[in-house]
Amino acid sequence: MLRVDRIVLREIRLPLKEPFRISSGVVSERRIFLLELHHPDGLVGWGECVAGEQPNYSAETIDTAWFAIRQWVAPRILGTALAGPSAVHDLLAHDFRGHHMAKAGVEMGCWELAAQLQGVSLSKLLGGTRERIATGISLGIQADPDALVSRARAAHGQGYRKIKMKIAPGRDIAYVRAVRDALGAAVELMADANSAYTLDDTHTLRQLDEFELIMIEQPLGRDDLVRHAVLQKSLRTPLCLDESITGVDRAEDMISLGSGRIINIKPGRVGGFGSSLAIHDLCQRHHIPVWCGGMLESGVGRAHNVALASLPNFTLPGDLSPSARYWERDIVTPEWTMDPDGMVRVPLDRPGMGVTVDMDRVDKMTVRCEVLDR
Ligand code: OSB
Ligand code: MG
Repeated sequence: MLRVDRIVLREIRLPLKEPFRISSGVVSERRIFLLELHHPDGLVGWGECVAGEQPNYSAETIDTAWFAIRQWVAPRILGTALAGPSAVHDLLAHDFRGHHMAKAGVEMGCWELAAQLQGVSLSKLLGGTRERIATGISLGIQADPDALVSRARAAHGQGYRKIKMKIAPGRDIAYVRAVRDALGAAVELMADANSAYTLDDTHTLRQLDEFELIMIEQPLGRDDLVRHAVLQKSLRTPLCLDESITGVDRAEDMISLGSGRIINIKPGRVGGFGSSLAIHDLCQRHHIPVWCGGMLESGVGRAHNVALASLPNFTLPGDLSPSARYWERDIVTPEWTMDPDGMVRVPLDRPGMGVTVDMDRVDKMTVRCEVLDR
């Protein structure tokens, strides 16, 4: 029986090897929010809430999510007999708006716990079919095109199957052109604007068509499906939506309006695995490819993303780089690694998420901890 009697919230700080800059802000040290979900029989499911330090990607931050979990999410879960992990999404959606990342931290922990209880891998429980997943890298905005080219060259040499470049007005055409010229026509490139443009920039965005990008991610407003549909009509390059897709309804809207042709599924952004699976299935029926985005997760959140990306309609490489791309040392054993072909192995041989949290280190690194009991 799936049941959670105690939730432990922890914050640890993990410095990034290099600051990560997107159009709306920069992060140098991740405030990682981990959740332990304790089953009455002693098993512990792990979750990671991916909310950022600042509200520059979504309205949520680690601090709002912490508050929402303590105040509203945990009380609905603690001591409740859950029919299964797929029941958690609706339980957290009823008369409770927003706070998707807070909900997802707990919801995904419930799936991880359920996989352990059933003795299956998280990938298997979600319906995964792949043993290895193709990996991409997301490169932050650099000081100049040469700096971006050197990072893109290195990434290509390491085997990454997709190279994503963050762009912003004034840091777009010259940067993308430099990377395309340096790496050649065969390399899969894309750009992510994190909502930095408006329809007034259509002329600039149309110039990107020349570089044969596999997609342009979220050029316009995070809640603006209407203008994305207008823009898509004037671009050859497929648009991919990230911020705009907050649930299966928005994915349906994107498809019917023609606001994009690809979806980046981040389970945190959409409220967890239940919603991610619904979007995955909808897109599969409509022949819309999906891929798994990242939020600079620790090895715990990465485990959840790897499991999700093993589902069949995740046909494009995800933002799922190995641990060493982000951190001097990750908090899980084994760390996440990539082979020279740019593939990450899905841990199918162990129940649950397939990696072990290095508890001694996490204990020492914890800067904030709160225990929520029923
Ligand atoms: O838009 O995909 C994004 C990181 C933080 C916030 C938003 C985004 C990102 C990334 C990072 O692109 C991808 C990764 O985790 O490697
Ligand atoms: Mg994005």
